[in-house]
Amino acid sequence: MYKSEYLNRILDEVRAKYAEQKEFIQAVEEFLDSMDFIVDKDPRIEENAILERLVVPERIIQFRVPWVDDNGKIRVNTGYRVQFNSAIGPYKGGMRFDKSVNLSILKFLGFEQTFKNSLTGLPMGGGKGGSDFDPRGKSDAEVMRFCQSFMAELFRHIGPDTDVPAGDLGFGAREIGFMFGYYKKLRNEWSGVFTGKNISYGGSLYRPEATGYGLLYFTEEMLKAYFNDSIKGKRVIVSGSGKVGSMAALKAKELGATIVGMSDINGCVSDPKGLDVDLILELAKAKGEFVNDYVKKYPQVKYSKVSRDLWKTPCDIALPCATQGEINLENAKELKANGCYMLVEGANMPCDLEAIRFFNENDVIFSPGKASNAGGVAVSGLEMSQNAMHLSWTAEEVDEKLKGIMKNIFKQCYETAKKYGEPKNLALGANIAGFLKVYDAMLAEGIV
Ligand code: 2IT
Repeated sequence: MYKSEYLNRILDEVRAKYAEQKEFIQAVEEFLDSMDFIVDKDPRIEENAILERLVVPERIIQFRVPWVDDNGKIRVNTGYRVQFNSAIGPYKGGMRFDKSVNLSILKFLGFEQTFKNSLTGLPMGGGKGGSDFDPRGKSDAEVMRFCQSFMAELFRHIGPDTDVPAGDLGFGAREIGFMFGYYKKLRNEWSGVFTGKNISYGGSLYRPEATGYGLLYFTEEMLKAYFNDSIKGKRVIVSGSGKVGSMAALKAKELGATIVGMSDINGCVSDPKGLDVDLILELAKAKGEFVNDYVKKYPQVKYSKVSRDLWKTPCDIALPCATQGEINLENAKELKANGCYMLVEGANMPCDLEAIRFFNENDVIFSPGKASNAGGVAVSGLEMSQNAMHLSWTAEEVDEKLKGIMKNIFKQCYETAKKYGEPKNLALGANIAGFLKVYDAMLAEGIV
C-alpha cells in the first residue's frame, strides 16, 4: 500500500489488466515505490495522467516470422518490437532472442529502458524487442534466414530517427549484422539504424565491453561515495557467462579485485584465493559457458551444479549479470549472512522485489540495473552520434566518455536519493532522476 491513492489505483489497474505479466508488474511496482516520494507533492503528475500514460507502451508491434530450417522444414516464431516511450528521443533498446521471450518480459525491459536511457543524459527513448526464437544450436545459415524474415517485417517500423535496436541476450554481432544488412538492402540506405555493429561497418569501439566496464566504473563511484574506498582488494562474485558478466569480471580484476565466485547456466565455482579469470573468459567467449570445463581443469575448486549457490559465496560485492529473477529473498539473506555489503545489478532486474526491499532494510547498498548497467546503451548512444557525424572516435575517447557518463549517472542517483532523505537508496534516486526528464518532456509535448 502506498501513501498516495493515485499510486494505489495505478498499481491495482496494472495488476488487474496485465495479471499474467509478472515481470512487467514487478518493474512497475519497483518504479512506483519511488514515485510515492513525489506524486503527492506535484499534482500535475496526476492531472496530466503521466503515470497512466507511462505504463502503456506507445506501440507494440507483433508479427509472424516464418523461416525454413536446414532440413527444409518450415518453422514459425513470433517477433516483437515494443516501442515504449519516445518523449526524449527515438525508441532505443536491445533485441532478445530466447525461448522465454514474451510480452511481459519485453514490456518490463522496455519500461526500464525508458528511465535508464534518460539517466544517460543522451536523447534516447525506450524500446525493446525480440523473439521466442532460440539461436542456440542453429546454423549461421538458419540464423540468417530467420533474421531476414524478421527484418522483412520490422524494417517499416524502425529507422535512425525512429527506433534504433541493438543486442541483448541471444542477439549479438552476428544477428545485428544480418539484420542491418537486410535493412540496408530493403531501404537502399546506409544509416545508423542498429547499434552494436562491427567496427568495419560503423560500430563503436568499446561497445562490447561497455556494459561490464560501465558497471565497474559505477561500482567504484559507489565505493568512493559511501566508504571512501575502492574495489582494490575486494572479494567480488559475478553471475552470468555472457558479455556483461565476462567484461565485468575482467574489469574488476584489472582494478585489483579478487574474483572469488562465478556462475553460468550449468552451475557455479568459487575459490577464496581467486578464480582463473583468464581461463573463464576464454571458455565463455568460445562456448558461452565455462563451469563444466573449469571443473575439469581445476578438480579441487568448490563447485555446485546449482547456479544460485553462487550467492552463498562469502564476498564483499555481488554483481549479478545473468538475467532477470536470479536473486530471491532467500539468496538475498545468504548474501548478507556471508558478508556482502554491496550489490550492483549488471543484468536487468536480476533481483526480485522482496530481495531489493531486504537489501534496503539490512544495509546492503543496492544499485538497480537501470542505473548501473546503463553503460551499454550509453555507448550505443555514442555509436549513434558517430554514425550521424560519419566519423569514429578512438577507444580512449569512448572510454573517457563512458566513464564520464557513469560518474554522472551515479551523481544524479546519489544526489536525488540524498534530497529525499535516503542517501543509500539508489533505486529511489535512479527512478526519480530518470523519471523527471521524461516527465518534463511529456508535459511539454502535450497529450500524445
Ligand atoms: O539492456 C540494455 O540496456 C541493452 N540491452 C542495450 C541496449 C542498447 O540499445 O544498446
